[in-house]
Amino acid sequence: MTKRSDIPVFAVLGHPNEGKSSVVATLAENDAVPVSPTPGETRQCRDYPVFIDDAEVIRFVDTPGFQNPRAAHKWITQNADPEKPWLDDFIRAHETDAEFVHECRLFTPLAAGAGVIFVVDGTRPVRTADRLEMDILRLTGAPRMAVINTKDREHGDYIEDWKTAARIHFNIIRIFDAQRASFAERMDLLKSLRAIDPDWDEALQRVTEAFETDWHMRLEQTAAIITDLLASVLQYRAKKTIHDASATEAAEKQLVVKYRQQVADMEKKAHHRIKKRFKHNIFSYDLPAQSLAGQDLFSEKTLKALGLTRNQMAWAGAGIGAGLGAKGDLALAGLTFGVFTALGGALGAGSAAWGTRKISRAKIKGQALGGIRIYAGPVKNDQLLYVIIDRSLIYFWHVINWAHSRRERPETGNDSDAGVSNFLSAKWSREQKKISQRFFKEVRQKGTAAGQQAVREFSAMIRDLLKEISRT
Ligand SMILES: Nc1nc2c(ncn2[C@@H]2O[C@H](COP(=O)(O)OP(=O)(O)OP(=O)(O)O)[C@@H](O)[C@H]2O)c(=O)[nH]1
Ligand SMILES: [Mg+2]
Repeated sequence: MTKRSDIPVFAVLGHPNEGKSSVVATLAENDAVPVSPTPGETRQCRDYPVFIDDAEVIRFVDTPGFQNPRAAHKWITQNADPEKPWLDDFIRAHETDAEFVHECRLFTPLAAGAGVIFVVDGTRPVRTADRLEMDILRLTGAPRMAVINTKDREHGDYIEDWKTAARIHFNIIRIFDAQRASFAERMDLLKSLRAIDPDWDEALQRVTEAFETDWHMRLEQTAAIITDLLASVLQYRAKKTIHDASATEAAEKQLVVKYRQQVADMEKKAHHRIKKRFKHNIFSYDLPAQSLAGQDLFSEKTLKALGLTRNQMAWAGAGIGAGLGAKGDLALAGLTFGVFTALGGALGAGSAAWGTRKISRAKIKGQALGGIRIYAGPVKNDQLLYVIIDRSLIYFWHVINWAHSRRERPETGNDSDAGVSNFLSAKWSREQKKISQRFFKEVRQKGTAAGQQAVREFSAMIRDLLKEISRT
């Protein structure tokens, strides 16, 4: 038997364009693996190591598709002794043979002891060439598993035929959707790899345990990112100094704009950190248009859909007088009603009413000499906070359901927020709401000193929600 490296290495093999590179990208969580609709995209073998805490734990090798399985099968059955390793002989005999360029390349990792993940497209029928490829892999004697990639089932479903054909050559067969596999499905696949060779059982057990520990770390960190975001929003105050009381109205509008921009920016940065934690670099260039995480945070659509009705918004802003929101000048400033009222409480903080022009102008007039510090925030209205929580959960759901092999969003398909809707704040228990209220209150009163009970409780509650959302 060929000597193997200490960590498990799996070469992903198959016919051209079946989804080999997609399986590699998804399993290795690497969105830099070239995936393309053009057959023959992958021409060279390439290693994709997976690191956890800077240590390599498993390696996948992307390979070119079989080029000439018929002739290769013929050579092997005529020249190779099935009792002895023959891969090196094949490579030596065909090094300069234009007919077997791909075979020489894809046999190389096998000659070095890699296990085989054979990928087939379950939406097309089994052909003779496929049977020959599977038989070649059987003859290598390498530990091997067949993965039936479910590509686009609308185009056909030959999964049963593939199972029957693969059973002759592989003792483990898995059905796997390379572009939609969740974390749990990836883990299932890795766990079933454990059975393909007793020598790898222990190493693969360590790998799956390391993946699971890492996943829970990510959930913990995501909960911390969301908690930090809310704490920042809870404490944020947009400030501005003016020197002329007659500039108050213009400054007020600028402040509101600044407040919105800054809060939206904090949210964007937090989402970016979540995305990075899940090793996504290209994801999110376009969240589906119908996703509420893809909308502008302060758009009326967002605020309304995430549980604010116009009445609630008006009520929320009532601290400074329900009538204010309808004021013509605010509408003229390009602010939606929802935006103003979400900020209503904020604007009302401090003085009886920053937005109540009469009072504020009267006050301001008296102080105008040294410049007037005006501010918007911190937000007193919890609705905006719940909107931000919900959007983070929605964003998280899209991130974890975007396999690293996906390069673009299909025209059709269910990419709405439906999968996460049961976890949003509108569906929360009384206890969950209480935990949130305690957290908001604590941050408002004391800021974010380390080790606060209410902050820890909130973060743990969010982490548990993330666990449920990811079904882990
Ligand atoms: N819808 C869908 N498309 C998939 C899936 N897996 C692969 N594809 C698409 O199939 C095409 C080929 O995928 P690749 O992963 O590049 O296939 P490959 O086997 O590496 O191809 P070569 O390198 O050319 O041999 C790409 O356009 C993928 O987006 C899947 O699970 N679902
Ligand atoms: Mg490829």
